[in-house]
Amino acid sequence: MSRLCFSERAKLCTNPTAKQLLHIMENKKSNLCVAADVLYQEELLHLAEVTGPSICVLKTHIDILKDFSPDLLTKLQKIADKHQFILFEDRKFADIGQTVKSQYHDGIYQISSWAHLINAHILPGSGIIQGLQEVGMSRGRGLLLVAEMSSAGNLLHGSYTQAAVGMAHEYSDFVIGFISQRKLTENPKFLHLTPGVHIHNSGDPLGQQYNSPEQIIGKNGSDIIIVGRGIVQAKDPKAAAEIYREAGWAALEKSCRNPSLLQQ
Ligand code: 5IU
Repeated sequence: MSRLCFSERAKLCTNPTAKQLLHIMENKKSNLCVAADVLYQEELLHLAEVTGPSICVLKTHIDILKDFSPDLLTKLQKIADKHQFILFEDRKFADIGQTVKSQYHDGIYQISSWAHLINAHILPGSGIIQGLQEVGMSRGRGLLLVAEMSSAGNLLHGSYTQAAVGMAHEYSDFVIGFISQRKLTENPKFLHLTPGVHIHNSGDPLGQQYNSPEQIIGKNGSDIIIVGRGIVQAKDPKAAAEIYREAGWAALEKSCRNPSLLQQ
């Protein structure tokens, strides 16, 4: 498998978030995204602080917090600036363009004001991308299309996945890649982020299916591993994040003909 170094890929991107993310990955030698699925602000900030040096992306589900208050967002942004990582709100928008615009910009979470990256299902058709783009493009934000899922029995495959790839190419200034289980296109502009990664477990009782970093990065050709409970529920999340960062990066280096190209 051949891979371009991240700074070369960054040159191909017009989207500021894609460029920033690729530079962060190269500088920090990290292709790790932590899925910070926690219920309290303090836990979220602590997790961001301790895993910050090891990650390139912090993924949130801001609406699961029991004690959300807007000042959290300023604090989170400060930690992201300090440790240099991207904030990704895993909102999985899925409505018509007009509605997702408000869901993205308004309400109590005002996602467009702080999340560099969001994602969307393509079920509604390309109007969803146009709506999100109207809000996010001028702010330099990026969008990932959910092209595949990790859960057992999901319906995202075949022509559906291919349609996501087609839409990404059509809106490639705003769409910076995919949530998928593997590399879907050879176009180096696009990033592939993959959830369902665990070093010890093979799944959970609710249909989650796990693969190893080696499988996802080395064999499936994805770029970034998304790890939740493997880090969040570890005895020492900071140490666990470093273990996953090393495993993810090692798999990336191994999959390159010339690993030195990953960093220049
Ligand atoms: N997530 C998945 N699978 C998917 C998609 C998103 O697990 O196909 I799209 C999210 C859900 C959770 C995180 O926030 O990624 C994975 O967490 P665990 O590593 O704890 O399973």
